[in-house]
Amino acid sequence: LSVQNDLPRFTNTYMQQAIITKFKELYGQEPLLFRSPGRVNLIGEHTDYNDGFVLPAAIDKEIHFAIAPNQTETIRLYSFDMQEQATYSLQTIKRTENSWANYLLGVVAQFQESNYKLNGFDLVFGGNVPIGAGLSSSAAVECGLAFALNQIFGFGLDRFTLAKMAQKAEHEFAGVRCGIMDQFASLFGKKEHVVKLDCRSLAYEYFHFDMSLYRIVLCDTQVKHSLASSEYNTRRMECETGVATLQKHYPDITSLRDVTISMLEKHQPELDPVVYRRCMYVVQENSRVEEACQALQNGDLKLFGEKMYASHNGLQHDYEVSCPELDFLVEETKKHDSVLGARMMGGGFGGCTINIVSIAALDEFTQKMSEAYQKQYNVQLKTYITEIVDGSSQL
Ligand code: GAF
Repeated sequence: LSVQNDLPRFTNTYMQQAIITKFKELYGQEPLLFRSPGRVNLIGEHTDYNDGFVLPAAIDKEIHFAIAPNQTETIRLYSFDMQEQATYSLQTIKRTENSWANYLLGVVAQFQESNYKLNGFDLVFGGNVPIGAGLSSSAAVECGLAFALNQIFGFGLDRFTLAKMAQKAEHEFAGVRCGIMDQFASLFGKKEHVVKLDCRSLAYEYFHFDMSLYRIVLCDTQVKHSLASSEYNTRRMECETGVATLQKHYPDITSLRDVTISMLEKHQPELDPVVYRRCMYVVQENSRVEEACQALQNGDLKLFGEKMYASHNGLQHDYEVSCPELDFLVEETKKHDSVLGARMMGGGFGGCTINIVSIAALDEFTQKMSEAYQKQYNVQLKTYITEIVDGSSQL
């Protein structure tokens, strides 16, 4: 547990050395080394599984993998963060009670289902992505292993295919019907850029994110969210229910991506009030992503920040995936002129807020936010000042 609590303060270089050392100690051979980042999402929340738009970036909180084939039919896994080992036969890969191993086994199963012949391998993995903080540690693990297996066994799969396999692993072995955003961000991240993804066509566009005056700062509530046991899958169903009702009038629509505000307003009486609010949030959030990207292109970061606040408002009141701690932190930023925008990030119900903060005021911001959080909840706030980095790679 102490290792887990300390994770975010370990540097990437420290983690790489630590897992190489552990690998040699356990398996007595030289590994290959891979890395796979966590992500932030600037705007476009709960839109990915509605075929909508998202604007994530890969960050310098990463999972590292030391890996090598072992010429057997067995996979030997070691989690540096949990300090636990587990061994599985390739003949009988299935979901287990071991939660961390499931993210890896899920990926192995995807290769097998797609008829890519895997041989046995040894693995040590670990990193500094805080777990359960909404930074996609699970996608980083899934994408990193998919990327590494593709390399060491020479399958030649492209990053889209790997992202989809990692997403399916999450569906089938972690039980969360997530969209494609997290896996895409981990594999397609680009240094100093955010990436706008159309989750329907998978067309994507990078936007330079000017870090000369501002930083992306994360404030970690330390309220642990559990996507599977939380309302994530329920939200997805509520959106599908809304689409099914509207399809009676508009047979051509297939998702909320195709729905407009006026369509929703016209058919409001037929929609359950909760479903109506969920759908309205998603439709508005999709427009906000477009508007925010336009603002970025015009260099209007102030407007970009306003869109972030509006996104939080929708997530809090209409989509109802926030929590008091997240709302408190977002509200508190309004006392700081140095903050352009803030909102909850990821699935919700805990985890981090994302804040765009002036570099000149970073210390003051983190200090004042920590004091306020301490006073309100008697909890020491964790803050992470992030850099935007490249997606999964071999080191
Ligand atoms: C989680 C999911 F994994 C993503 O696919 C996305 O839906 C996000 O919640 C909400 O935007 O991170």
